[in-house]
Amino acid sequence: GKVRAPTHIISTISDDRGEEPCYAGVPMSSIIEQGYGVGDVISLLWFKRSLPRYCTKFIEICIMLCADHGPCVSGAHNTIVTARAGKDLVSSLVSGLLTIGPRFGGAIDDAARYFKDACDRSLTPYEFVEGMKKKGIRVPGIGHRIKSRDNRDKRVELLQKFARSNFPAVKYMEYAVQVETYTLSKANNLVLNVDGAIGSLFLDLLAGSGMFTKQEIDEIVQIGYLNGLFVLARSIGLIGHTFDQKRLKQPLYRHPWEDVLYTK
Ligand code: Q5B
Repeated sequence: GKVRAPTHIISTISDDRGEEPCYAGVPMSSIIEQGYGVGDVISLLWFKRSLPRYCTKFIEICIMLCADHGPCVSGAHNTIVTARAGKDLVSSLVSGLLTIGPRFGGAIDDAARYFKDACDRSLTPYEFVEGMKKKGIRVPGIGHRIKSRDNRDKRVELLQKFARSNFPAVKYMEYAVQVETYTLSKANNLVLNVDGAIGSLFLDLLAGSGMFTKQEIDEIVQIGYLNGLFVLARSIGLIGHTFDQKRLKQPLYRHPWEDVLYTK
């Protein structure tokens, strides 16, 4: 019989060998003709399945809300400095993306991991937060540099509003809100932030949509898919900041001496 040489790559999400490319088995013509959106494409390429409309709409809302948060955040700052150093689009973009991590934008996966574990084990917010403190770990998804009890993050409110009206259940989000109530009793800026809102709500999406087995949910949370939402979204803004600096013909950035504390 025919002997096939062993392959060096296994791929399960897309195929470009036929007449038209397919995403998770769905031909490009169907994607266009049936009016799929970016949320559907993300569902196919990341989750390998078509998700219900409210799920893909939620994904699209996450992308829109996280696309940019002004020039002062870590990512945009790096991108702006890099663009002003005369570097190209990709260099400016990745320079900003590289700041995404546990403190900035990249706390979504850990928020999902810790909220899921604490909620599934029925820990009270007190037990959860104080337990994290004992371990010396900041609660991912809690805290913001400029947002506070009196200056709530509109993005979080919009995500919560959408989920309350469209998700079958918002158990994990309600748990995150209870955690926030407790952390706010400790300090004014320990609000549920956009990472924590997306992390907890995505758990609700995974659990409530009926599209994922328990094992699949555990794998998604363990591998860490959700920071991808922030990375993808913020790329839109970082590309915008690059073009903005180029358009404005901004010169090389040099930080002012007055803003540095020189000390021994
Ligand atoms: N404390 C975000 O800190 C920030 C605590 C906490 C327990 C916490 C901090 C944090 C977890 C990571 C996270 C996502 C670094 C944030 C984002 C996207 C963004 C960004 C933008 C956008 C802010 C003061 C005291 C200390 C700390 C305690 C702080 N956070 N305790 N759990 N989570 N959060 N990141 O204000 O006793 O004095 O030592 O790491 O979820 O990135 O817009 O900017 O769209 O671009 O710098 O929204 O919360 O406060 O570090 O001076 O801490 O609060 O232990 O206590 P801050 P610090 P003590 S959303």
